[in-house]
Amino acid sequence: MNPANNNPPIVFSATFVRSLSSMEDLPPLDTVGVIGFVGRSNVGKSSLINRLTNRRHLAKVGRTPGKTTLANLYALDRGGYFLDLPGYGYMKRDKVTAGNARILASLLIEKIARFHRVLLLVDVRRGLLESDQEALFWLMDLGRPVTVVLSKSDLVTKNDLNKVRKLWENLVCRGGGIVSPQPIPLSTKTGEGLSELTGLLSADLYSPDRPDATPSDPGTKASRK
Ligand SMILES: Nc1nc2c(ncn2[C@@H]2O[C@H](COP(=O)(O)OP(=O)(O)O)[C@@H](O)[C@H]2O)c(=O)[nH]1
Ligand SMILES: [Mg+2]
Repeated sequence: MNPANNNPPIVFSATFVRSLSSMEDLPPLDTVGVIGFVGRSNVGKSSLINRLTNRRHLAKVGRTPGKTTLANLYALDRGGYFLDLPGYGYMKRDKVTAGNARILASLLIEKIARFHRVLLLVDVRRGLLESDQEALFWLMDLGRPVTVVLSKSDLVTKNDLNKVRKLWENLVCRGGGIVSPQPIPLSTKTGEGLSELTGLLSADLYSPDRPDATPSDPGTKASRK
């Protein structure tokens, strides 16, 4: 909430669990909850996961074309998970692979009972891309809370950032209660938005006020090797 405070107060210590290419790859999960990260490849999902966990190389940054169809699961030390979902907007010619990646992401979001929030990252330099708008509508249909994150805010002027923010605000207000009314500008370079995101995700995962909050059950923890 406080833009002057660019250091997240809480760090989500995490370890990589595994990559998933199908639902069968999903290990048993603890009962705390899952936060999903969605967005075109190269939008900054891995960089955000690394910043939130204060690890430089937990998630691979940069182009990994062969891997963008996999989901990557990270276990948080306090319980719960980050799930980096397959990117979209890539491989326009390979519709089958892109379709399969979308199906996997949809299944994971639908079938994981405690899927607490999806962060939809959009590159603020691109304005309102059709594929990003379409992703928002897709996520709204899946019925989980969605927050739009305007990534790479360090690469635009404040003026341009505000224009894009308005465009997205107008769009998300159509989402009813399940889309956060205010998109969050983010820069993994300057730290803008990290405190706000950390607060939001901590409340999602660890707030005792959550209606479905229960203590985690160590007996069902995924392997954290
Ligand atoms: N300037 C700037 N570059 C960023 C930011 N976040 C990520 N990047 C760069 O964007 C590229 C893609 O980032 P990555 O995290 O791998 O995106 P992913 O494909 O969505 O996981 C890398 O070169 C990052 O260094 C940001 O906030 N600002
Ligand atoms: Mg990535």
